[in-house]
Amino acid sequence: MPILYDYPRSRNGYKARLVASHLGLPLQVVTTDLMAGESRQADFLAKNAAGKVPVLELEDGTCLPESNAIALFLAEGSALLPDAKLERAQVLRWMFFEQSQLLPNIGLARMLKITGRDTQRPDVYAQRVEAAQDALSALERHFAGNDWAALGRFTVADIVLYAYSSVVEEAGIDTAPYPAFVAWRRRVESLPAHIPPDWGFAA
Ligand SMILES: N[C@@H](CCC(=O)N[C@@H](CS)C(=O)NCC(=O)O)C(=O)O
Repeated sequence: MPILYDYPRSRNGYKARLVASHLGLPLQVVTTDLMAGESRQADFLAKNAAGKVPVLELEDGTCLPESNAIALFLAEGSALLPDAKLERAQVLRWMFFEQSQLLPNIGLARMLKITGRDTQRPDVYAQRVEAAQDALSALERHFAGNDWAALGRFTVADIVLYAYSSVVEEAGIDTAPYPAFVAWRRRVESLPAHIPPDWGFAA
């Protein structure tokens, strides 16, 4: 069974676990303790030179880092990821948006907030919140006219967008200005195979 090296607070590994749940794929989740520096130790750096979770380790020992690469790999050949060139590009479009505009801004603002460093570095925090709000406004405009990220149906693009969308409030950002975005989040959460963020970790 493939192993997912992951950390409970990270929402990047959540993407892989969501794809696995939606497709009924087996996955063993192994905790890499980021707070203890485990992702920067030699054995982990051999799996991912970037020293970050998530990493998917296949049965033959091949290691695949980067959450969206893992999500694409797991979704390949399923209804979550179309084959047709333009349809696939429309899915990828939102996955690139997630990596460039959503994850870095919501992720860092949330990290500063939950570690109490938002008040120590108010300038950095404010910058990230502003950029996150800009990304959320883009999502709001999109979801005001679309139920799903791409192709009018649930795809792997919704899964990767959802991961950091689910922690906007933890970043200290009010979602009141984004009602269509909040409605889309609820649509994702109401799917039968949806799982909570701690799913797969040993109790
Ligand atoms: N672009 C990467 C980002 C991965 C990432 O930033 N992982 C964080 C946790 S969310 C991490 O492992 N940080 C530990 C570190 O940098 O030492 C992805 O999408 O997988």
